Amino acid sequence: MLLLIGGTMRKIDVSDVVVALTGAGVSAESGVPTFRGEDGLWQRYRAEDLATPSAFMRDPKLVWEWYDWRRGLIAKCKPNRAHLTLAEIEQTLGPDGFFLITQNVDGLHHAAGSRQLVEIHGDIWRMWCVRCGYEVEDHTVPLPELPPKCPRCGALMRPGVVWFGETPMGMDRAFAAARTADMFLVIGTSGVVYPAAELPTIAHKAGAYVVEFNLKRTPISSYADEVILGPVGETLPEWWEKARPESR
Ligand code: BJW
Ligand code: ZN
Repeated sequence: MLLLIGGTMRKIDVSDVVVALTGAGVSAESGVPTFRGEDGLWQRYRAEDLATPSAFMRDPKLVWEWYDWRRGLIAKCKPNRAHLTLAEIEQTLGPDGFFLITQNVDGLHHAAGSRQLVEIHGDIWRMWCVRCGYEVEDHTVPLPELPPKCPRCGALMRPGVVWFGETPMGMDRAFAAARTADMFLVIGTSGVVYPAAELPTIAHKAGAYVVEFNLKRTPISSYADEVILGPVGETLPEWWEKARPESR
């Protein structure tokens, strides 16, 4: 059941451009651990020890062991109804009507069929060489050697993700999408990591109608036009059935 807080429900207009920002909550029902909250990764591991460039320089083996473990977990996960709904929204609204910005590194949006997307915190299935920049997609789990070495020059490979203090990827496209959205969906993110957390604010200030989906309220809820509480595997498909445009 959709639990709606504030505002009435708005349907998507045929001419609307819809942009979505997703976070770890969208993959939670697939079995991918989130970061914050009771069972989150940051309860058991310190971000500063594992998700910063200095942590990697200090102990690349430790950092790679953590990523190898997470790759093993994610390899067993499949897209859930929320990922599949977002792929269906893209199919329905077309490439000019929908754009997806994800903070997730698990690749589940792509596996679900989403193509108009930018993975601003990178991709756990990619790695690149810290010396020559050689980049590769590699789905091997577990990796045979930790830390992995560059096949071109023998230097260290690093996970293809964005750590604290690093510049997120594709932010030009993400900012442009936020500025031009008519409707902005914020799905399963705590809204505390920047610059991702700025995107719904930018969209809201530019006049977009903001709809938030989460288990609980976040800093974004204070200005969202609709806050829909509940597990996104249920709330997003239910919302889409009601909000989808009559024709397109
Ligand atoms: C459900 C659900 C269900 C659950 N249904 N809902 C002070 C010191 C140092 C740095 C800073 C500082 N102050 C600010 C900064 C900047 C820093 C930052 O924001 N820090 C804050 C935390 C304080 N940001 C950066 O460093 C970023 N870079 C940067 O700012 O560069 C400068 C720049 C600025 C502007 C333009 C360009 C450049 C980089 C941030 C990189 C974040 N990296 C990580 C790790 C990625 C790799 C990996 O996976 O290992 O990204 S951290 C982690 O947090 C991960 C996530 O993508 C990110 C966001 O987390 P998310 O998705 O919100 O997950 P959770 O767990 O927090 O929330 C889940 C939500 O879902 C919850 O709300 C649940 O309720 C909900 N939920 N189940 C519905 N079933
Ligand atoms: Zn190299």
